[in-house]
Amino acid sequence: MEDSRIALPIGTALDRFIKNKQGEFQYATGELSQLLRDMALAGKVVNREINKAGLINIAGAIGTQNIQGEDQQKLDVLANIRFIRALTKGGEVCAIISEEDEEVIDLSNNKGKYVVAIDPLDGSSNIDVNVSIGTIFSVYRRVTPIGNPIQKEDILQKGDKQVAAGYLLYGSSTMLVYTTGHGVNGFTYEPSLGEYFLSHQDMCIPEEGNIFSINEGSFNSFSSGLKQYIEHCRASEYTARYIGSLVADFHRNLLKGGIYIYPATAKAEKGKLRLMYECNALAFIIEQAGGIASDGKKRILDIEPTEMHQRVPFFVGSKKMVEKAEATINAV
Ligand code: AMP
Ligand code: P6P
Repeated sequence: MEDSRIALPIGTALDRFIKNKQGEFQYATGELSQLLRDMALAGKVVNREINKAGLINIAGAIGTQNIQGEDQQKLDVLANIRFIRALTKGGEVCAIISEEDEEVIDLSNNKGKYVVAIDPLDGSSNIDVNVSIGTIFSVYRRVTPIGNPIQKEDILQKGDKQVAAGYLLYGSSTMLVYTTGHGVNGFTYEPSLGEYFLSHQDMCIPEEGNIFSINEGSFNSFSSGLKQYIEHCRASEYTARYIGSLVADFHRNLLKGGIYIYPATAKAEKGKLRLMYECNALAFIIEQAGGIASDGKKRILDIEPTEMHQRVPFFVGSKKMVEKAEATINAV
């Protein structure tokens, strides 16, 4: 009997995929490969802790707030520690921008070639209600000479300078999805083997879709143009899907087609999402998958950052849907 009928291939392991891709860059030293492995390892540890959240005392808030004034959940802080520790031990990173830390984290590793911007656990308020949550990260090459202390220009780089970007989705299964500028690939974690396996090769978002993801509870504070676009979605009988967890909404729309919008609202006059460690990474991924991402007017990856935690309005997803939203909003 043919082997594959009794033993289905399990797909390419992440480690082999990373190694194969490195081989396409003859001058590569292996530093980016190691950084990607460090992120994957931390993702396994965070995944384990999330899956225990209902059973041991690591769910819930810890009574402190982050720079954004948001209640920190225990797992927010745990995830932050895990990723910082993994990147510190990996030795490839000189600095980290984290949603959970007001100041840049200087790893005092001036030989490190890369800077990482990370939201260690996005959507963490959903942990207690068992809704999928995620980690979002961007990787930049430092611009000042290696061996010297990091400078501001190493930290505040435009999104189009990203070397890599990805997210981990802790959902019905845990996935790592990332790009290094040559397409988007998704890996599903197999806990029994402790390894991620290629499950979604060359991911592409449909150019058109019929899912719109926005918190319509803020409808009254939307601009008139945005109200018109939402009314267009309703009249077109699109499906409204918004689970309050950016990575989960983004991932579904990436697979099925759709648009995710977090606009300026009365409560968040520049929008809620952060440019450096949420929007830039997802914008890089969506462009690599054939979609687009803007602040309603300007390409996200072209926005010159002015501060680490700055917020921007975020429109991301299927090319034709985002274009239609931009045209509607900017017509009034
Ligand atoms: P490195 O010398 O390892 O820092 O790699 C130098 C450059 O080669 C990186 O910034 C990437 O553009 C590319 N590269 C190296 N390794 C990989 C990989 N595993 N996957 C994709 N691109 C890679
Ligand atoms: P709202 C979670 O806090 C988050 O950053 C995203 O994951 C999510 O899409 C959004 O905020 C939800 O915010 O204001 O609609 O509850």
